[in-house]
Amino acid sequence: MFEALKEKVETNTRISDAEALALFESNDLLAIGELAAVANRRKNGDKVYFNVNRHINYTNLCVNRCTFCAFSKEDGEPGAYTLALEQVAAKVREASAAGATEIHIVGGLHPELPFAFYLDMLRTIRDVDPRLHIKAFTAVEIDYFARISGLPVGEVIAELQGAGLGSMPGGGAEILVRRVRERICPEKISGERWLEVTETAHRAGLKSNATMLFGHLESYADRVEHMRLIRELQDRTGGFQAFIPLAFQPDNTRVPGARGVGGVDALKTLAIARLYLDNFRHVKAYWVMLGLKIAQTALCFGVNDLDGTVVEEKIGHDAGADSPQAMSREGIERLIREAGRTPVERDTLYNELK
Ligand code: V47
Ligand code: SF4
Repeated sequence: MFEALKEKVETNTRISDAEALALFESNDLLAIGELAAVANRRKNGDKVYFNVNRHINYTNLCVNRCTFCAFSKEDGEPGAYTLALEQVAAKVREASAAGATEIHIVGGLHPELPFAFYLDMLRTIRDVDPRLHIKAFTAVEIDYFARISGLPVGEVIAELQGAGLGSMPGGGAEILVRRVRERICPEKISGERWLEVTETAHRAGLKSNATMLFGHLESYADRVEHMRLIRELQDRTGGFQAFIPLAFQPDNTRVPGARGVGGVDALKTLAIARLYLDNFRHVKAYWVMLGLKIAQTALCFGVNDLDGTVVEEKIGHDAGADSPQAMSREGIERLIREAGRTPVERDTLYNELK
């Protein structure tokens, strides 16, 4: 198998679903990693990208109750919160002073806030520092805004863009396969709808990312099907920047029988994503969920992006992630240099800054 795949990687030939599945079933992690490293080097040389950003989670109230989510709360539950716009502004001022280039915003599906709140939040951020790129709202949130406002998704996106939205993060994809979604997030929009909203956003000129939540109750075949749907959409729009496998964190969640993700599975999954998603330039190791050591090691397995400084993280840490809350620019650069690679600070759209 590896000889045939080597030839495919060298001749830039797409690998099949069956080949991706066979890679997941293989235990030859080093052979998979070596192929992925070759595929990555061809696209990105020895550069590894990161950015200086700040996450803001405006609320953890959510009308959905995804079983893998330890972040969301019901109204009145201890720990439930919603930030006032002034609190959002204060965090943005801190980020701006710390040299951030991006504000990353996601939240739960709040039961009461009107669509106008989200537009005001974007304008508030833009008023604090118009140079900051605002990467905000997953396809799940955008679909929710369409429902609460009664507007078509295209108009919701146009209004958000008018208020300062620059791009979208890749959350909410989970595993796009119906039988998995029915078990882990039955109230969430369908996989088809996630793809449709994302396609609409790409056609409106927004770039976005694609995530894959792995290590709960999905099979390898489900992972391949998920990546196939993402690869097909990327063929149609070219609007995805990075693919981000998110390692499932099990604490305080309600996924039956769930354990954490081991290092071998994490590295294998990142490497196979690099090999299968030939139409993606960037594969991101999100250190919050992987831990710093696996994220760094992933640089030898086809990964070329370590995400950002983050500053304040709730979604993974509420579910037991043992990574730090934040990374300094120097800390990320050190991880990359220790792996023998060249750190490159980027902005959200992958323009190189330094
Ligand atoms: O969609 C929720 C995931 C996502 C857990 O686009 C969990 O640059 C692990 O999408 N264990 C939101 N993951 C985060 C996200 C993201 C993060 C960083 C960068 C980008 C980007 C996007 O977090 C959700 C869900 O898939 N999630 N609970 C958990 N227990
Ligand atoms: Fe709500 Fe998102 Fe958590 Fe699901 S993953 S419960 S949609 S905050």
